[in-house]
This record gives sequence, structure tokens and C-alpha cells, in this order.
Amino acid sequence: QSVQIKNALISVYYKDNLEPIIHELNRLGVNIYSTGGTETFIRNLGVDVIAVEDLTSYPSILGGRVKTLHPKVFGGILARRNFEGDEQQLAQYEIPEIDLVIVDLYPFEETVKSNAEEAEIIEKIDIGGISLIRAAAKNFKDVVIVASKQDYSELENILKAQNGATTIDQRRAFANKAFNISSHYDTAIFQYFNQEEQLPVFKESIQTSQVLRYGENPHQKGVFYGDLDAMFTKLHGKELSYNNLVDVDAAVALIDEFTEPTIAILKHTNACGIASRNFIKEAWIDALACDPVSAFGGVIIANDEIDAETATEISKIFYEVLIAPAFTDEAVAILKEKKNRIILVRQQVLLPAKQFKTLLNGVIEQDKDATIEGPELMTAVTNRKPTEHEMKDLFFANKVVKHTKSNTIVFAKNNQLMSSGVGQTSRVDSLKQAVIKAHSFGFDLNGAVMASDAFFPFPDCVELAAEAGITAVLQPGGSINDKLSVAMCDEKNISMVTTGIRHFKH
Ligand code: 93A
Repeated sequence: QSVQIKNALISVYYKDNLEPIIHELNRLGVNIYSTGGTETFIRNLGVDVIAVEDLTSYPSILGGRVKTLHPKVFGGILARRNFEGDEQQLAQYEIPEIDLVIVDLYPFEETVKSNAEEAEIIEKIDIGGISLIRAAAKNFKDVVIVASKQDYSELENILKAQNGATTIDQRRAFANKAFNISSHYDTAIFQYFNQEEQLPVFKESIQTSQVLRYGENPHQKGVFYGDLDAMFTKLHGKELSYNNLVDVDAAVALIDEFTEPTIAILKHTNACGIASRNFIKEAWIDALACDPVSAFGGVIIANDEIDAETATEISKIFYEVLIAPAFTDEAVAILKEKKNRIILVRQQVLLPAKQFKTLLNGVIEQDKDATIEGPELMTAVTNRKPTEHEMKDLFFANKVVKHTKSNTIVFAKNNQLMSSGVGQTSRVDSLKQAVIKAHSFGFDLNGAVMASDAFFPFPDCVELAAEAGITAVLQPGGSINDKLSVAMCDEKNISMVTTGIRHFKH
């Protein structure tokens, strides 16, 4: 089922990388149909191109909102080849078969990120382009769809190698990528609207509620407004308490930072153990090793399936809640042997992007802290630069610091939390607490890294850290005394990176 490309429709927002493919299509004698800006671009390359308006005998209207949305375009894409009724109708309405569609959608996400006005964002919701993608992908039996500039060169190579023809497998693979792009695009739009309208969403969740045994303490009443059954499937144990819910919320937010197999143990919303490993059982062993004392009665969360071996290990300690995306049947049987433990299977639910809290005589709302800095935002500011290994550990430590109560200092090594100092009223106290804790559990801090949720007001923190064996430090930077901390790092020959992003959690 090799299909020779005779007619192509090209409508791209960004025109970069397009040139080679245009020349190749031209060489193959393919007729190119195109929309306004793309048409001009192709014409300027000295290649013949037919305006979509000439195909449809209809102008682009409503400021471009309707330019390809026409049966002469979609008929040519959706028609089934060698399919009696379809071929007849194409002939009847003089519709050319379009065998290749290339689209680069309006940059919706990019426009949202640039903090544009709402009207501009709405205008960047591509309607015609997304329809072209979906139509061409639906008809992959006969049509090639390229919906990303990343794939132009792949198409070019295929066309060159196969002299303008494509195979069914190739067309199906392109359709697969195209639906990934269209679903991602629509999700981004949904998320934008969902963010804009948090309060109504919040009101909706109030429709479902659950009376809790009590609030933070037994003399306080408590209610949860929302649908817990949508979030978790309970396999075992009693109802979640108010404090469990608070910890579970923190656990979910923390674990979502990690992609490799990871387990975290939380107490009072802070991680008292977390490790990322190749296998979930190893992650558990190393998460527990961090602070086996605090782990007692904690909330445990994993981002990978819990198997029997891991379940056996976890069952050795007392915990309140265990959450994972899946459990093997054997694991469930092992875990259920212990009473009074809540076991939850996490379902994939889109969580609100905003947070609310009552305060004084009102409510405060804020965006959730959704940012996590990648290596590209980390600037080494000291003479000694962090090694690749230290960079990985800094990245890990920063994820933990983001979800730990301020003021906080986190020590990590080999993708494992060594210790943290949490919720202290001075940063240096957090640091001292972290050093004492690490030593009390037998950790050697030599070569470990340190992350701080906010800048260092004085050089004392890095001085003490260096003396404890820390070799790399991460902090947002921005203190008027940054220079002093950097100078101290240089004096101690340790490295420091700044991120520019603070992660207070009060
Ligand atoms: O406003 S639209 O949703 N209406 C349409 O009918 C339509 N057809 C293609 N946007 C439409 N497009 C988009 O125009 C494409 O997805 C592409 O991003 C852009 C290319 O326009 P031009 O060729 O004029 O630069």
C-alpha cells in the first residue's frame, strides 16, 4: 500500500526548516496548496504554489479564523481512495485528493507562557490546523500527516529514498505522532481554561463532601469537600483522617516531581525519607534508611508498582497510608495482613492549579508552585563547578526542598535524601539540624550536596556546610550578601549554583 504523493497542503505557523521539504516536493512534481503566509513563503522560494482560496473559490475570512475550513479541503483529505462513493463525489465536486498535509499549529502554549492578554491567547486556539491534522491522521490509510517541524527531515528522507511514495506503516506512525500533538494541544487549552476558572471548579468539588472523624485534633470537627473516590481506590484500611489528607496531599505533590522509580515517606507534610532507584524495592530501602525513626506512622508514596518483595519490606514498619499507582495481587495480600493501614491506588486525576486558604475574614488564592528548575536554569557562580554527579544530586535535592516547610535545608547524595532541617525560624538552625540528623543516622556527608529553599542572608550556612563535607550547594540567590556566600564557597573550594527561583513553603 504504497501511496505516491501528488497533492500536498501546507499550512505552518513557523516557517523555519520548511525550505528543504518544499524543494523536495517541487522536485517530485507535487502540487502544493497553501494558506496565506505559508503561500508567500513558498512563492518566495521560487516554487509554484496554489492558494487555498483558489481551491475553495472562497477567501480567507474573519481575520483568518476561517481559511482552510472548507469541504474542498477536507473532502480531499478525508476521501477514501478506491472507495466507490468517495471517488465519485470527489469527481462530482472537483475536489483534488490531498495526499500530504503539513501543519505547524498556532503557538497556543507559547502565547500563554508569554503572559499575553486573553484575547490574544484565544486567537491562538488553532481550529483549522487542528482539524487538518485530525482529518489527515484519521485517513492515514491514504494520507501522510506531518504535524511537527521536528518531523520534516524524516519526511524528506522518506520522500528521497522512496521517490515521493510512503508506506502504510510510515503513514500510521506519522498519524500516531499527530494524535499525540493534537491531544497535547487540546490538553493545554483545557488547562488554560481550567486555571482561569478555578473558583467555579472549586465550587463544583464542594458538591461532594465527606465528614471526617475529626479535624486536626479530636476536639475539632472536620469535613473534606471533594471527591476522594475519584483520586484513590482504597484497597484496605479505615477512612483517611484530616491529618492523613494533609500529608497525602503533600506526598502526591512531592512524588509528582520524579519520573524514575521513587518512594517518599512523609511526616507532617515533610519528607523524612526519599530515594530514586532503578527498582522500587531499592528506592524503599534507601528512603527508609534516611530516618527510620521518623518513618514510623508516616505516609508512604511510590510512583511505581509495588511488588511482593517491596510489600514484604514495607510491611515491616508501621505506617498510616501507602499510596502507589498499582500493586501486584501478591503485594496486596501481603500488605493486607496488617490491620489499620490504609492502602490506596492512585488514579490519574487532573489537580487544580490553584490553592486556597481561609485567612482573617477572607480567602487567599495562589497558583501552585508548579515550577521546577531544570539544569538550564542553574548557574554555577563559584570557581569550582559542580560535577555531573553533583548536578544530578542538586536537581534531586531541589525537588525535595521545594516540598519541605521553610526554612529548609536538604542534604542529598546519590539520589537519596540524607537529612533535612525543616520549618526552623532561621536558616542556620535548619542547617545545624540537618547536620545533626545526618550524623545521628550514620551518614557521611562528604561529597553530599545541599539545597536551600531561599537565599543565604549570611555566609555562615555555606561555611558550616563545607565543614560538614558538603561539596556543592544550590540556592536561588538574590541576597545582597550573595558575594559573601560565594567567596566563602571559593575559600572552601566547594561549588554553588543559583537558580533564581525561591521555593518558600509556609
Ligand atoms: O484560524 S484558524 O484556526 N482557521 C483556519 O481555517 C486555519 N487553517 C490553517 N487557523 C488555521 N490554520 C493555521 O494557520 C495553521 O495551523 C497554521 O498555524 C497557520 C498558517 O497560516 P499562514 O499560512 O497564513 O501563515
